[in-house]
Amino acid sequence: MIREINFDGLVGPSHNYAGLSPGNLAATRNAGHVAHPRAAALQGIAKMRANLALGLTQGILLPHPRPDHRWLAALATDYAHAAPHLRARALSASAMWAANAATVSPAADSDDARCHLTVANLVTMPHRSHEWPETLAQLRLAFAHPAFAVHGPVPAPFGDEGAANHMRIAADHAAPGVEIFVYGEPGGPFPARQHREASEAIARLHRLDPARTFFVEQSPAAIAAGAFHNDVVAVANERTLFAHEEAFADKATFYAGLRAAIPEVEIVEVPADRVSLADAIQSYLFNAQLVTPPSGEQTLIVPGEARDNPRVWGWLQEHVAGNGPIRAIEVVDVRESMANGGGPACLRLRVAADPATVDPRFLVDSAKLDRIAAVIEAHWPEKIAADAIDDPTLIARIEAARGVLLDELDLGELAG
Ligand code: SUG
Repeated sequence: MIREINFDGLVGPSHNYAGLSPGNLAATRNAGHVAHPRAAALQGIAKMRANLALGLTQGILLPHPRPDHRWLAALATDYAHAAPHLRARALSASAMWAANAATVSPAADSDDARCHLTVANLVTMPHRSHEWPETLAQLRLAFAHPAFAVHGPVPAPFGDEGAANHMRIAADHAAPGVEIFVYGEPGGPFPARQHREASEAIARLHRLDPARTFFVEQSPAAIAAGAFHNDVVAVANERTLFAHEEAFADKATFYAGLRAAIPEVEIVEVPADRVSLADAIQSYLFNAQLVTPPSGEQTLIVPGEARDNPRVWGWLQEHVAGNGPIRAIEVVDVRESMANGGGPACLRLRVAADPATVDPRFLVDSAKLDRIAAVIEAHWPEKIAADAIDDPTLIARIEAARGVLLDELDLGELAG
């Protein structure tokens, strides 16, 4: 049976704050702070447990080998000799943000009735540009069943950041849907990471119906305010589109087209005079998981930062008390990831598919999460200070930790 599976990126043992993403205000602000990889990874596990408790199907993607020696070798250097900026970019644990792993079109939307996944090239940020080969290896293992078609990256220079700039509206996860690709135009103070050409290429690769595919420009004001991905200002689930009033460059045309294509769509817009763009970005209100548990009560899973912001929390309470489509709010603590600009929605990749067609090594239940948590407790560094990334003992520990996890999950073939 087709259902939505959330694949969370496990937070890797090299999680640190190097301030590598201009335009991502949290990451820039926290550059040089002490990171806590063990706590970060356990926060991710607790979020997955909360998803399981809601009755959702949960999967995982694995941390990448870090430092990325292959990338450094391609740059004709190695970790010991690389310039500091390359060293930090080789060590980043940024693959944890699985929403940037790939763009996914469920089988119901494709004219060959397969679920298509295109790995994101992430070319805009150097520290993320070398994620795709490992991500692709994992996707090819997890989705080896003929129900899936896994594609390599769109070629540079067309920037693609995956599902973070992609939404889908459908009567339910198994029904044919309307797919929405959100792109940015260059010219603002920060890079526009998703290019329209990349989104158009993905729509063709995924064999989507052009009449049910939208290419929508993100508002330049949102990017300038720190919404470096669309999923910082909008999220969709089944019939519901939940968005900030200032998320899109031309919302009137977009909303009219969407209503014509799928009349059952419910657009929940948060007005800027209740929650400013700055509040939305600081609290990550929209970087929430909007999910439909088996109870049918559409639930918004928000980070603790959304509860701490009185204007955001006030709006949410009012919505839930009223007649809106979001019926319940769950709060999760992912503050270590949040400090690098990654909320609950960044940490997961949604795939609507039959779980029986997914390699079971990439699916988790509570017992498997216990085993993963035990590996994290024993092997993930407790903390990483900015200057510690030069320490060979720390690097050896980071590399060994991933090895133990792969063995535990019987995924030794990813050891490379
Ligand atoms: O690409 N942060 C990530 C956060 C990604 C969030 N994902 C979504 N919105 N879907 C990024 O900016 C910071 C790493 C550092 O600076 O060390 C970082 O890569």
